[in-house]
Amino acid sequence: MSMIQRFDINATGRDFAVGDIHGHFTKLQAALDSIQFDQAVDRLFSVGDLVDRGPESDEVDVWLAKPWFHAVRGNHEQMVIESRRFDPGGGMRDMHLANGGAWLYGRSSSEMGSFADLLADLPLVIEVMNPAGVVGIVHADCAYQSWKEFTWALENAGPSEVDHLQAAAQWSRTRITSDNYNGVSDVRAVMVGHTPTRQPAVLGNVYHIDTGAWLPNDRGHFTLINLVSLECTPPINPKLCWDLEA
Ligand SMILES: [Mn+2]
Repeated sequence: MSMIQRFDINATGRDFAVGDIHGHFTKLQAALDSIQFDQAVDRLFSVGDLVDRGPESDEVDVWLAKPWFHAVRGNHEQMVIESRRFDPGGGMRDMHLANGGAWLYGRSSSEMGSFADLLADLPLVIEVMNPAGVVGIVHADCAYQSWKEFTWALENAGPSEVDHLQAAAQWSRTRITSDNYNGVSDVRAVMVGHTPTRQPAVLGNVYHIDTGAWLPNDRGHFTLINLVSLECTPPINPKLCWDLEA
């Protein structure tokens, strides 16, 4: 398990990020088709939460095998990883079941272990280089004001500080619920998901792109953001505020 995975400039195609997928890969493919995503040269970076809630969580292995698809570890991946830590009191399993994890628990223990191993290999953070600068990708938030300090600490700080950073990276909603527009320094932009909004919420240079494609009754949709132009598909409507979902 590595903390940070770094990608060089994509010299031949486009790079996009997408918000939480939660087992809706068919719907994701339709969104990719709508932008003529070219699997031969384009790359797609997921902010994590690939599994749970939706109907196709068990296709996560097929998607992670695609050479153009990359993801960080969200809190739902973390719940799958921790599901095999058997806790007689229920613990993580009960929480996971209450949060859309039922698809996992009807399986054999070896299948469950394979999914856990696969997701444990995902990095906590991705950095994508492009001609305009580095874009950082993390599921929920960067707990430091500086991206450089954040990534340095993930690779060098002591275990308790790393635990704190990981918990915030996978679970925190503090930035968006406190309307913190300060942004993160030493990085061009940061892509996060985890907190669904009606349209992308841009807080300083932190892009909240989980527009709830996984929500019931087709309430939400996938947003794809181009990592060079930082333009969203569908585009942000400047006349509407972003509003937290649910
Ligand atoms: Mn999440």
